[in-house]
Order: sequence, then structure tokens, then C-alpha cells
Amino acid sequence: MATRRKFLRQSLMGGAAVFARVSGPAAGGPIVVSTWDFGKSANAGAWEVLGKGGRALDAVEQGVRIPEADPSIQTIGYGGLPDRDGRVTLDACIMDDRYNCGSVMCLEYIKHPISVARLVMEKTPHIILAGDGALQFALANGFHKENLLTDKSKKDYEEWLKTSHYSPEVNIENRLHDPMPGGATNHDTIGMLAMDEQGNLSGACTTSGLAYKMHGRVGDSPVIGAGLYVDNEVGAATATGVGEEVIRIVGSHLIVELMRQGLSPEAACREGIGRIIRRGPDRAKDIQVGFLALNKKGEYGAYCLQQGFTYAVRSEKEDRIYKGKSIY
Ligand code: SD4
Repeated sequence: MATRRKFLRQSLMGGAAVFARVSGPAAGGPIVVSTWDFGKSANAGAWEVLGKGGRALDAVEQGVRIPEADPSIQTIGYGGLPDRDGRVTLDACIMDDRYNCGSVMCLEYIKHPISVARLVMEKTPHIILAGDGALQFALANGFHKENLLTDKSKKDYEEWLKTSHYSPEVNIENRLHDPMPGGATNHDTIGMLAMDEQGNLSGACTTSGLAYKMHGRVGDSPVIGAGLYVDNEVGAATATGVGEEVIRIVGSHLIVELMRQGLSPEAACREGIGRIIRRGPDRAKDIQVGFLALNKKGEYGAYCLQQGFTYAVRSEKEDRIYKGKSIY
């Protein structure tokens, strides 16, 4: 018994030593990266926290709330395009530097699903709340019910109803000049990864999912390991694009594990995209998936299937948008 206790004590101390080693101050200062062009204004929101020495977790929540509240972004939060029944259903998740995570799926009427996901993480013994349960929880915690379907998204939906043509294949950025009926594009989730001054990582991911999806459909974005994963020992990754393909390979977790084996963020994302192609070459041809990753050294990288994926970076050194390299 005494030996077992000693072993346990030593193991715990060993664990603490490992943790101490991985959580030193960020060598290159804080950094935040996020998907797509609108990531730039989201990064600015996150930077208000990071620049003052705040926690990465607070930064990612504050950052992604910006596109969630922007009605001109029809793929996230308020103003998001509805499902095929005309309902705006939102997916979001958040993960901190201590393997705590929270997620909401198919949440209606709440403008900031990311903040509900954070409360699921902090106030419940669970990780995921879905549908009515997620809404009930949000209302019980002071969130207000709002109509999220803007006039523009309603108009686009009504236009779409004329054909009801649904094909995730149009989710492909280099066909943006040939958008869906109603002039809308059916993609663009925000995934955001941040490292704070302490060298700790967190991430957030939020979306209205694929436009005109079946009611109840949930994509990769709120699925921990698929749309987002954070391992404070190694790095973090997030995804955008056709969620079904990301879930199939548990994309973000895969990328973090590849970085653990020594791959750079870009090489890890490239391998993730390669795996999507190998698992379904026919499916991969006509869709978009983009991965974005950040490691503990503050290095970042991305890769996507088709041209057109962009990501935004903000640090003490830069504030800009990059084009992701693509396989096709
Ligand atoms: C989903 N991954 O619901 C999301 C949509 C998206 O770029 O990111 N589109 O499958």
C-alpha cells in the first residue's frame, strides 16, 4: 500500500513536471489565428484580450463573438442561412488549455452559441448540449431568445426554395462567382486558435453549418476532435468546410497528433487533407475542407483541398490574411 501511494505521488509529481515544462511563457508573444477573411476582425477582438496579457480562453470567446453578431456574415450566428425548413440552427464549441471543453449543437434563437458552449464547459458536468436542451440551458443562464433569421437570409432562403436544389458540392471557394441560388455561399465557419502570454492555448469554433442542411444535421464544428482540438502540450487545430469529411477522419485531433509526432502545423494540415482524399477521392474532388493549426512554439500553418481558403493571423509581429495552400 505504502509503495502504491509512493508510486501515485511520484506519478502525480511527474505529471506536474510535464505540465510545468509545457506551460512556459510564449516565446514569440501571444498569437491568434482564425479561418477566412473575417478572421481578421475576429482576431482584433481576441487581441484586445491577448494584448493585455489576458487568457487565451477569454480571447477566443471574445474574438468569435464578433462574426457571430455580424448579420452580413451568413454562415455564422445572427444572420446565418437557415436549414431547409427555414430554421437557423447553430453549432459551436470551445476548448481550453486543461482539456476542458464545451459544445452546443443545433441551438436555435441564441446569437452567441460560443458563450453557451463555454457555460456548458464551466457550469455542467457535461460536454455537449443539443437542441431544446441547449436552448433551455441558455435561457436559464440569462441568454435571450432572438430571431436570428435576417430579412436577407430569409429572402435567400425563399429564392432557394424555388428549386430546393441541395448539393454540398457547391461548397467550394473557387466557384464563388457561381454561388447558390439566392446569391449565398454555403460555407465559412470561424475556427480560432490562440496562445496567450503564458504560452497556454485555447480554441473556439462556431457556425450556422451548411446552408439548407436537413433539420437536425450537425457538422464537425461543435464536435471536439473534429472541428476543433486543443492539446496544451502540443498545439491546436481547427477545420472548416464540409463537416462530414472532417468528422470521418476526426480531423483536428489527427492534426494535433501529427504535430506531436514532429510535423510542422502546415505539414500536419497537409497530411489531414491528404487523408480526406485517400478516404474518399470521389467525395473530395468537389468539396472544400480547410485545416488551420498552431503549435506551442507559436508556429502556424494551414492546408485545404481547393484553392480559396484564407486565414488570418494576429501577433505582435503581424496582422494579416494568408492564402491556404491547396492540394487541387
Ligand atoms: C459544417 N464545417 O457545418 C461546417 C461548415 C463550414 O465552411 O465550415 N463551412 O460542416
